[in-house]
Amino acid sequence: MSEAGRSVRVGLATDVGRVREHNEDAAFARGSIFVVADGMGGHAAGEVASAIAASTLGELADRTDLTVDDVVAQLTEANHRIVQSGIANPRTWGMATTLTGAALVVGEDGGRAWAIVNLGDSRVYRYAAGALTQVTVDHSEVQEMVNRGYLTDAEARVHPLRHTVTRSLGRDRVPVADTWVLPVVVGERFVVCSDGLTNEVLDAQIASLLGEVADVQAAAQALVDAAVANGGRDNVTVIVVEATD
Ligand SMILES: [Mn+2]
Repeated sequence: MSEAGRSVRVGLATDVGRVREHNEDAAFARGSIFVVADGMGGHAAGEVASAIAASTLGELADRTDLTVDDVVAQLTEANHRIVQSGIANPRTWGMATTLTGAALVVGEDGGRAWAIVNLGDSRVYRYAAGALTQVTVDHSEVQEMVNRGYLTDAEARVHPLRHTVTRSLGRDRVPVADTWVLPVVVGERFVVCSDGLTNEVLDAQIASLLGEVADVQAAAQALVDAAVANGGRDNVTVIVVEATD
């Protein structure tokens, strides 16, 4: 993809995994918007919530004048639509979704920037100079216990509350997203993923796969394949996006 003043390479892969019957993850990866949503709710309602979230954010894809505030406002709009959909269709009442990702925005200095947003326990990682760092902080019961010093990261990975999300779209009147604004650096990659990746693949393996696979689509697929190979106990969705100029 190449457009005036911005170019990225992007790869997207998803898999239902080995256990689940439905893929309740959704993603949008084009233009200015690169997001993953992981739906929650019985009777396939989760896939309704995640689809609404991804497509609502995707409405911003052709905008080249976005600010981080525009992205946050669109999260609020997605929340509203999920709640209204649940009211209109009682079968899906109570559905919710995580939403995380990266958006190309105009930074404070007028130059291009990445806005990273997060609600829930999907994640954004930054891969730069061979090092992988987690940008987002999970909104989960176990992360709160880690933050307070009650659990180590290793203990959190196997704790029974590890799937309990404390912030999401669809359950709060005004969800409060975390945001980070980072400079666009050519060659840096961001990995946007559902927890179906991070519950199956350790950060060290994510980093080594990113180091081995140069093509972004092949890298996204390799990460999904690793999650399925390691157990595939959840739906898994991965975006790999890299600024090229
Ligand atoms: Mn999941």
